[in-house]
Amino acid sequence: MNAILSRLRFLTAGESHGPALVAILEGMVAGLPLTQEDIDRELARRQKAFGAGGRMRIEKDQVRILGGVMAGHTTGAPIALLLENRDHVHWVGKEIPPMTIPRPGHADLTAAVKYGYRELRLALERASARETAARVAVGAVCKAFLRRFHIRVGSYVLEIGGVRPPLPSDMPYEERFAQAEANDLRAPTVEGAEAMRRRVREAMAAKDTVGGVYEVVALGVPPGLGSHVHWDRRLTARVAAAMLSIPAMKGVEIGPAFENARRPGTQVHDEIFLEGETIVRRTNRAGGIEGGITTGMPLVVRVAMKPISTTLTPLRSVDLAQGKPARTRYERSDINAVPRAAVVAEAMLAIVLADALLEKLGGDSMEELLPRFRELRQLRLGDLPMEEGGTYWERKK
Ligand code: EPS
Repeated sequence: MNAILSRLRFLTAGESHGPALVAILEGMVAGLPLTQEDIDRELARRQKAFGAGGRMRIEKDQVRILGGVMAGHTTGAPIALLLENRDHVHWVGKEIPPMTIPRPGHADLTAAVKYGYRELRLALERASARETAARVAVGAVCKAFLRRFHIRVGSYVLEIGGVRPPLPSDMPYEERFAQAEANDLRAPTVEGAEAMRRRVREAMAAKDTVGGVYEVVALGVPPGLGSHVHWDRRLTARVAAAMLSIPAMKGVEIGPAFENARRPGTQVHDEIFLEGETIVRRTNRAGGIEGGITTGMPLVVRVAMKPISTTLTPLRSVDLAQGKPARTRYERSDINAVPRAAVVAEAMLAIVLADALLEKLGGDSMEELLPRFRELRQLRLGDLPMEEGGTYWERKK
């Protein structure tokens, strides 16, 4: 994970039904105003979805900030965050038979091969998407940081279980975010939410689960974050890795990448225009990144999530204890977690962008960073003076 971050580091620990989840974020600068509410608000957003399982009625995630924040501001020290699992008390001392039939699609079998588990719950406990609550807490700190620079990260769901309601291409992102916030499918339109709700109901009736596609968008990103000079500094790669690090995410596009792949270049690349002294783009098919560097246009990331792998309808598997074919047993789970995954992806994008911005600005405190941000090179002719002659290998300066 930390391979894609250069200024920030973060770790999470904790099991799904253990006492708590913990996270440490290291590298955040001093002087950032940060409250528990900043984090709790994001945690609550992650918990909301039509088609969420019974566990979400038990948990009401609230963070305890254990380090790195004093008098409502970050100090530059590691930020330690604790999230208790309310469900833990129900599991302590409870007699639970060993789980020996791996669920297709989950980490049950692959983790048993890797770690030699003799009971598959040891895999489940850490592979569970419960862990993403800790990432959302870390992401909330990064969002608070980005907000100081007027950078905003939001999301909305495009498609659930193959149902893709129409979305007007000229609908502003801010409006999509606001609409998505107002329904439990994170749909950017009211009609879209109803169509997706019907699809989730169908899946419930069919004792099945659904996946989907959502978009995470960052607005106000300055041009010049990331780099073209080396593979592991390209922002494209860092964003994609961050998205695919979320359990159940199986595909990522920057902008409409697969659609672009089918079109000729003249219909894909965003032409460059001059308006007064400013260089502008009228389209954003690049999704906000060119050459691994932000263009200054909205950063648009599209993510595909597979259906939840714990299904009420049994799937064929093998009982590893008995050495015989068997059907999976149902464990409580979500039917539809796409709207919740979008919030986790927002957190991961915020972490990557906060890191890229810190890398660009340097410095150790908000006081140092804010004036540097205002000095960043912009898309203006005056910021981009060009040479007039000579050969560039030999030119003196
Ligand atoms: C999950 C199964 C469910 C989800 C869980 C992820 O938990 P349980 O097994 O306790 O019913 O609720 O997600 C969370 C607890 C969460 O906070 O997101 C799984 O198997 O991945």
